[in-house]
Amino acid sequence: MTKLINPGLMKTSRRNVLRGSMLAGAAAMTGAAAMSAPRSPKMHGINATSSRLYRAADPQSADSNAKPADLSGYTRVKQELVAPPFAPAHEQVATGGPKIVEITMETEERLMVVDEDNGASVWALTYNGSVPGPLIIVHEGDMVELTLRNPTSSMMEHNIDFHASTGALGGGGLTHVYPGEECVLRWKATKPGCFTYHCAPGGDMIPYHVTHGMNGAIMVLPRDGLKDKDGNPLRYDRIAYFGEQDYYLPKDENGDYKTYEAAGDDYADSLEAMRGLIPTHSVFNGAVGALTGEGAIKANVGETVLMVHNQANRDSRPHLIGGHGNYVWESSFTDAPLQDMETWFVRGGSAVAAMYTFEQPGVYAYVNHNLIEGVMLGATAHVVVEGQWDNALMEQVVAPRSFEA
Ligand SMILES: [Cu+2]
Repeated sequence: MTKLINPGLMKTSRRNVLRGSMLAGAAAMTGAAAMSAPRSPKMHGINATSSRLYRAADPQSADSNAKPADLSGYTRVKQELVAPPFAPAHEQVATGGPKIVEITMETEERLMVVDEDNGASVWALTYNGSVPGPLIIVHEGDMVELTLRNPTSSMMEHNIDFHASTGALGGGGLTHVYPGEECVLRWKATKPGCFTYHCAPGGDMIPYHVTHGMNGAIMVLPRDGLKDKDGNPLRYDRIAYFGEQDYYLPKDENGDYKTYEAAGDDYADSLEAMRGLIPTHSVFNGAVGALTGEGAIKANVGETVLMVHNQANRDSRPHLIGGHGNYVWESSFTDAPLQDMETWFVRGGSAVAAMYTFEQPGVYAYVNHNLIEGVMLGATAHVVVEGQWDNALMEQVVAPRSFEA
């Protein structure tokens, strides 16, 4: 079977091309034109602009004269990545010297239901099959050594841009993998904080892949762990990892969500929907209700949860209804955390961490407090907390009852 970047267009085999991301750009342009002839002049215009982006994103190779990295003093460890909203096993305070943290991610293009109620679905482009991709956790000074694999069953090339890394477009220039290829990228985590990573194959394929789920977060902890503004240690009992995903799902003339046979088939329709900049959905962890009901996050009164929120494409305003952000790192872990926040800010293309210790049992809603997005577009998760109610903090003194005017 021939694998295509876009249906009827171009084989993804590297044999057929010289430069990977130019192919993506060319495919993007040809794809849009081929699949939607009446729109082709506009698409050419768009791609003329974005071609500058993919030219800048041409695959690079490391300078052969560069000195080999000195890896003495590093210990190798493997990190087993897990699906969101969970976090991989890790130390909050690093023990021993710096490490080379080996991780493996496989790209997976899979059909996912976005909203069971109205049949909205997407051929999601993912790292390890989930939206968002898995949370990676290392310490400042560690090396991340990623093996990125693109299975032969894929339709598209993929790569990865780590905002936490330095050089080569965040690694994007060194990691273009075609179906059947793998690569290994090693980079040093020099900036402590939470950071987005995302696919960026070139041209319009960049927002196409990112808005199809191909993004996630890495947390680079200070070696001695998180601290408050006075330098006192801050520790958490668990992590809740929220990936907020804006989707732009094409609809037919009746207003019903369109369905497609294979990944990439929605390319021209999606680009048109994306151009309006109004998402049809903004959801946590891939689908409406993914983190409510059965999928709700569990905690106990007295437990401290670190909420890591990734949004690779769009601003967001997380709010924990019924609780607070006791400590919020909107920027870097080198900055003192903001304290006692009601709502905090995620700049599109970044990840933030917020810490809260639960004081009352019950259901807390973690929402994007643009409430149109939180309620109508899907950006709501639940944290179900068990424990003893504290009347000193809140009490229903009189239950709702009728009264005499
Ligand atoms: Cu991709």
